[in-house]
Amino acid sequence: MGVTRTQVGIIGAGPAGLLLAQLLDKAGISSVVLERRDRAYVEGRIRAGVLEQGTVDLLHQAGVGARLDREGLIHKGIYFSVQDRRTQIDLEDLTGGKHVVVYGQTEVTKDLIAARFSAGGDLRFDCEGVAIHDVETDRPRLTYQSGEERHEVQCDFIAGCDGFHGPSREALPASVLNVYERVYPFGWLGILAEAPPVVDELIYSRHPRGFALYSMRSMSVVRHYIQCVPDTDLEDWPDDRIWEELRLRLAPEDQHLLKTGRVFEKSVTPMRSFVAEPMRFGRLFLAGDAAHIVPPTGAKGLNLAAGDVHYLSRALISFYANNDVAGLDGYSQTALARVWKAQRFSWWMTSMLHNFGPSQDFDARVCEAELAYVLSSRAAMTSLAENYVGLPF
Ligand code: RFL
Ligand code: PHB
Repeated sequence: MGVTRTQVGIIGAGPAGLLLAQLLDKAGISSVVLERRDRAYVEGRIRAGVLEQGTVDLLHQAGVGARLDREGLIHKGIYFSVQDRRTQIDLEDLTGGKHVVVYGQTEVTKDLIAARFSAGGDLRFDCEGVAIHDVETDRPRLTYQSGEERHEVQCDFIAGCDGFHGPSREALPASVLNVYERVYPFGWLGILAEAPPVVDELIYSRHPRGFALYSMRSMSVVRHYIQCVPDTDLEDWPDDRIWEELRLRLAPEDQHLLKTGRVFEKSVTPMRSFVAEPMRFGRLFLAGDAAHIVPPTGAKGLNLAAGDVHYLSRALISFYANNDVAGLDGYSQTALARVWKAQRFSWWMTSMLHNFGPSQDFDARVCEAELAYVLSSRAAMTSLAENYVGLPF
């Protein structure tokens, strides 16, 4: 058995785990990151694209801001397309100068992995059967298998950054864990395609045929989504059908914005809202998707993971610097307060922009009224903009 001793054992090399390891390293705190998948898989997983300023600042603190500054696309506003009319929500004007940055999660992950390795960090891929032990003592441990060999990591604290399907959340006893969940009756069919974006900001479209989102990753790659049934079979959606459906869900005057190109990724994402409380048990701390999921309509998932990591890294740094446990004791409550606000916003955006089906006619009319109100009231638009650019940490 290979035994390693470290200060913080981190499960998962997604954005949460990698960013935490990197921020701790900058403060002289050691960590070991254990990841189930291989490096190519982790670096290739296509997901989020919109970064709040707070996330961008944190990536700078972590020393991975250079390529983001060069290649990230600053978006000063977003568009809503409703009933054949496109309205701009001017984020910068409404929030006193704040904006978001479009930069793929794949790129964030690649930058963080490269930074971990160049700092000599202990980041291990292909760890099978990671198991959590003794979190109610002050000597918690992680064990796992790598090929034929068994390993143990002894640490002071464990950070569960292992996403929605990881083992960390399950380590909380049922008597302690509270789960809040809403599953939506639709998903998103997303594509990545080799085509230049023709518009400079994202378009969120509410349409009787269902929601559509015009997004992008760079000046040569577009990212688009359409609302679909949750059990959509991709076989039923050849590329031509997707382009046509996207076109139909944009306002007629905007249909020329859709430039087709080779589709190189296609997937269906189910939509749910989910929160697990508390985010701490003994010396185990949950962060990111391990503790909460939002529907992607508000672009909040990755940004929430970054928020958790901000609080957790500060709490750990304060503990090691001053033996101060206040941050660790308050972590769950502090993180959850922000999580629930983003849950509210993501649920609200989702409810307002999607088609819930013919049996929901009353709700549909209320959503139309809500959108009409939002798009005609500076006060309502300001609230939307303030949440979209991200509430402060
Ligand atoms: P991740 O990224 O899921 O990483 C968890 C890591 O843990 C590993 N793991 C394990 N490792 C060891 N042992 C085990 N037993 C393990 N089990 C799992 C996994 O392999 C993985 O590497 O969670 P993290 O770090 O909390 O990050 C969360 C974000 O990835 C997620 O919230 C966002 O992608 C959500 N999201 C978006 N967020 C935004 O902020 N803006 C967006 O525009 C946005 N768009 C999206 C999204 C998510 C989407 N999908 C596919 C869910 C668009 C989509 C379509
Ligand atoms: C994306 O580009 O993947 C994206 C953008 C905005 C969202 C969700 C996803 O709200």
